[in-house]
Amino acid sequence: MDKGSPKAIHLKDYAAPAWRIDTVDLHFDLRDGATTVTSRLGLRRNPARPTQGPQPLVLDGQDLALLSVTLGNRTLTAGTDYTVDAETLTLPGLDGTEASLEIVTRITPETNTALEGLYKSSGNYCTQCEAEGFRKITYFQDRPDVMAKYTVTVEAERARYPVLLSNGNLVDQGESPDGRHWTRWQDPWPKPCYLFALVAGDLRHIEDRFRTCSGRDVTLRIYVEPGNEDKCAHAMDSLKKSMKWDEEAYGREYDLDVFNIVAVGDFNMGAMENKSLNIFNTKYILARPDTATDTDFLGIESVVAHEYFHNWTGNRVTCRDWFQLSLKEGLTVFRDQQFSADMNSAPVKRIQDVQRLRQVQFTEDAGPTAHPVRPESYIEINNFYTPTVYEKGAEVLRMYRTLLGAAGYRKGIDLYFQRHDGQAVTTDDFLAAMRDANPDVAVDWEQFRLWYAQAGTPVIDADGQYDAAARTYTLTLHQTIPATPGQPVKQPMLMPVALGLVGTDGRDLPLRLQGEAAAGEGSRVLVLNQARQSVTFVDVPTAPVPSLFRGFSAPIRLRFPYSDAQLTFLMAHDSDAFNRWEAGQTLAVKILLDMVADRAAGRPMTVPPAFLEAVGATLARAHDDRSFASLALTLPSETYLGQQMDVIDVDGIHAAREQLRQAIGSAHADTLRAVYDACREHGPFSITPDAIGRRALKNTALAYLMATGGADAQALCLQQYRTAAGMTDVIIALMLIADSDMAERQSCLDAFAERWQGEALVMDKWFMIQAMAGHPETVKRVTALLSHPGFSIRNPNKVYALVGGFTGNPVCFHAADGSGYAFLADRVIELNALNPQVASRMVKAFARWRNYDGERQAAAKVALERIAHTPDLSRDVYEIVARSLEG
Ligand code: B3K
Ligand code: ZN
Repeated sequence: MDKGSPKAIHLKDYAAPAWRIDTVDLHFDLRDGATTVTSRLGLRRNPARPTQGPQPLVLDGQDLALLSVTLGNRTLTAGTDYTVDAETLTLPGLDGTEASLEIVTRITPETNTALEGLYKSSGNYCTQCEAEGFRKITYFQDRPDVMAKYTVTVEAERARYPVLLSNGNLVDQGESPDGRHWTRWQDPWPKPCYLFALVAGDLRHIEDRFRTCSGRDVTLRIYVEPGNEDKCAHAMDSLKKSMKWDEEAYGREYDLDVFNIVAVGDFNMGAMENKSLNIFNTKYILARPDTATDTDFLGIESVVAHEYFHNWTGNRVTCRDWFQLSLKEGLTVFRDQQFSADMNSAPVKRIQDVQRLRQVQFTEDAGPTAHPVRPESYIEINNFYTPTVYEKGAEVLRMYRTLLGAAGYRKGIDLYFQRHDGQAVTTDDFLAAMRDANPDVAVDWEQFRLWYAQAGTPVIDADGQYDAAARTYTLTLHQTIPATPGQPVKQPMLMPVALGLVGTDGRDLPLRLQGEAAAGEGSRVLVLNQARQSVTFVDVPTAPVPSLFRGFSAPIRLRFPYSDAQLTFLMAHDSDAFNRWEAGQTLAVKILLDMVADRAAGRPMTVPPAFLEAVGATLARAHDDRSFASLALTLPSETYLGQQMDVIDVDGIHAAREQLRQAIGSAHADTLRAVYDACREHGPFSITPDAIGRRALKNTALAYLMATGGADAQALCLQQYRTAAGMTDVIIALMLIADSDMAERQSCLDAFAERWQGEALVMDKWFMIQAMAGHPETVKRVTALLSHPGFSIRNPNKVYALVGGFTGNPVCFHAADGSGYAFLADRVIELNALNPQVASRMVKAFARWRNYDGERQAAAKVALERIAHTPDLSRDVYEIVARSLEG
């Protein structure tokens, strides 16, 4: 692999371009088998990089057939006037201060299976340019700090492509000979080329309007394939809510007269924020109660918001280079999290966000692909659209807000937009705006900057000492940041520690630090900025139970020597909802790890009665907040439990978790059944937070009842599967049935496929359920499903459902015989040739292979090496595999 290995790009090598591109005039002649792209570039010397004499102009281009190059009026000659290789078109010395260059290229979107650049999905043309797909459309300086104004003409056959869209406003349209037609679009806002978009196809749309805060009317449209118009209402509603929320919470108004969304079935990610022409994976647009689950509805709300919010955080202010990706992604994820918290339940949203962070980001941060929020180097930038850049990046934003307070944070945001509107900037520029807008806040911003630079999840070891005689409580925090690839030694980080001390009556004690004149609120934010730090609270009447990192105020792993009794106490009394949930999780982790250890030592696994009592108490309060209760009743995931072990005991974790679930189901069978019945819906189906909470709690109860394997539970589950009105209840019941050995298992799965074969997104659920089933035959079944008529290896959603679902199956994927790993290697090798981005996403499932036992490690290594030796390995897959095998 070493010879000719792809080269890494380094942040330290950044240099501004010698030439800027001010205007881009594109003409697309879309034809089967050969699309011609004519690009006219208005070039100007970059005043920010003064240079003398002629300067080379190097344009990026990939998989393009070059037809002609014209400078001004002069047709250039290959070899003398310019050179072309597999990745660039170079004009060796371009003179003067301005130039006009026309380039004609030919491309074949029909054969583009990588779904990057211009490609076809269900017969329609669409684009995906971020990060570097524009170079697959035409030669260009494909980098985000080149911002230009675009005019785009799209021409195609009218009958097959009645809808022709691009960014900005429609300024002209007309007929062409031979049944063809064209439209012309102009985007008044300068943008980087990764935000360019084009769509041509036979699409239908729904339309609505939004009046902005300054009274401008915006036409909103969602385009879908014919027949899906009745599944767009929720997405449209989410869009209007996002537009309003951004005006109110961030003072951001929309800046064009149209906002279009197009949903396509073949898309590598969730969605893309192209200026005024968002392109979405159908998964994040299409929803009807009978086809989509509550999770789908909430996902749509947050992704529609996320892409809309990018209009300011990403588009109006963009990234200088791709190392700055978290500048837009961390910030925009944080904004969509805030939005969803406001639209639904804030504590529930926070818990779900932290669950996700732990599930995916903590795993990444502890493995071979760990990297800082602002990476220093990459081989393939598409590999860096990671949980670290997105989710940990969002946590960094949350910490700014916790440190500065809501008002200080908003001042910083306002200054950021005021300074940088229309620019391509860095995370340092963002930090400077936050700092400069809050001169009175005493935070060492240089130290805070380490959150962008240091990888690895900090571990905080905390302890508390109560001195009854002195009535003081001393809290000691000690931070360590684990070594990560390329970063053996770390500096202490600066982080907000939101905390409270809970008194014996269950209330927060007023907090007064030594040296302070008076006691303050019961919850406050302290700043941890040293490796070891102690604080002493005075006037503490009795030994308190500390509630630390409330609301998960920093993305860390906390270790505090809580007793089981203290955790049960916090579960019941902590005023911070997040920490009430957290206490339950911590207790469950303790108990489960003890059970795993017992099993490993050949002892029987036992469930402490006190834990079952604590679960009973949670059940008794369940109707106070059903969504919260459903989360509080859910045991930590097998992945999270695995993170707590040096060598992950796959079977032990699974056995312990199943036994505990069964014990809960048996101990509380009657209460669970009563909760189930009380949550049943009355009246029409709705997706209000209350209705979602009812279904979540009801299905949590059903899952525990099913864990007992009892006939009553199975009958109830079957009844729910057969009679439920909405997809949430249907799919949970089917999942539980698929996970059981019920006689009806296969007939239910068959009936579901029969019923939903025409709905691709519903069939994805069917594939996923079978891939995730804890069934001895799963790997065989998944292999067989690759040949199912509804499956296609070329469709990312299908791959994520079946292959991705299988890699999330804790026992079957990690089967000791290596069958799961071999299956994944085969798929990665197949995908490598078709769609490197999807292949690379899948191969990340090997990331923690060194944390399993010797037998599994050996099998994973064989699989990884087999991938490494694949001819024509893409940069995407190469980078992940090479890192995984290193060190
Ligand atoms: N910005 C896009 C992601 C592009 C991924 C390119 N491989 C979607 C988003 O984060 O909003
Ligand atoms: Zn984004």
